[in-house]
Amino acid sequence: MSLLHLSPDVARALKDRAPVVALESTIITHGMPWPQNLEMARSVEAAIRDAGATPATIAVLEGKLCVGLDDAQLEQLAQTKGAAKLSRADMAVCMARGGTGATTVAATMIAARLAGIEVFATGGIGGAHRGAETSFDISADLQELAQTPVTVVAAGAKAILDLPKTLEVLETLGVPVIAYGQAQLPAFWSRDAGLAAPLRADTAAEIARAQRMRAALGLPGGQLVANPIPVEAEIPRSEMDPIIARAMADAATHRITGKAVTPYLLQRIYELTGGRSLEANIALVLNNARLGAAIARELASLPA
Ligand code: PSU
Ligand code: MN
Repeated sequence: MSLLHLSPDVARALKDRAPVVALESTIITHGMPWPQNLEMARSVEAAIRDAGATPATIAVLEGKLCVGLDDAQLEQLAQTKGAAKLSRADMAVCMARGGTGATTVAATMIAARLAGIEVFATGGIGGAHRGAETSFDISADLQELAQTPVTVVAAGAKAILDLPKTLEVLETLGVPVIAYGQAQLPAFWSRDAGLAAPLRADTAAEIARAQRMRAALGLPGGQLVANPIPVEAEIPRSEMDPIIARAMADAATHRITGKAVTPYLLQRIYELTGGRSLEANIALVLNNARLGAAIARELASLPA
């Protein structure tokens, strides 16, 4: 049984050892509203191609683990209401049933590793939620970074999470958290979380070499690259903080829990910012896609 369904251009790029960048699909189904989600998915793929790499959007479609979607598949997924949100725990069950679902960061990393893709670009990762000390809500994305060898380019973690706790968990798990081009940890919509990043890199080449060094040392797991949102798209923290507080209060009022928390907050913040959070989100994903492509190109130029 062949587990992976590679699109023709992804299959070709992998065979040629050409640069490939994996992309998740939960950001399409649960992270952004229609039709901006489809526009984002298309422009991110175009940005990766313009930067000299092949994009590979990953999703489970009717039981098939697809690596690289064609435009019709992308559009269908973007319009699917109520698609499953798949992480490490539920991907296999969905596939065994012939179901359809979008992959989170954790599930996308699993699929990327199986396909032999070393770099993955997204918007934000999951982390330790505020109140994790009582809710135990810590995303499976963090464990995945500890065990699956894929470099994930994100814009830091959102302030809907508890960022100091998220950094502590990542340190415990031995995951390198590398800010790109600055000393401070970026915080998704804002360039500065008010926290120093554990590590810093200023070039894609450094990040690629560090990944190979990690493998040479026999260390499992990947790297988290935290790439600050472009200056012109940033929403300052002082503006976001009250909006996030309000969205979180609404989530508590409506007793939103478990995997519904992140999508609920994203939608609420979109409403409360009058759509501005979405514009910023799209700008930072594009920026991450370009850095992901640069890292993939560097990796392709190093000996395997
Ligand atoms: N952060 C975002 N947008 C997203 C997500 C996170 O800014 O769409 C998605 C990603 O797929 C991530 C998942 O892997 O949410 C984390 O969900 P949870 O917190 O339930 O693990
Ligand atoms: Mn969670």
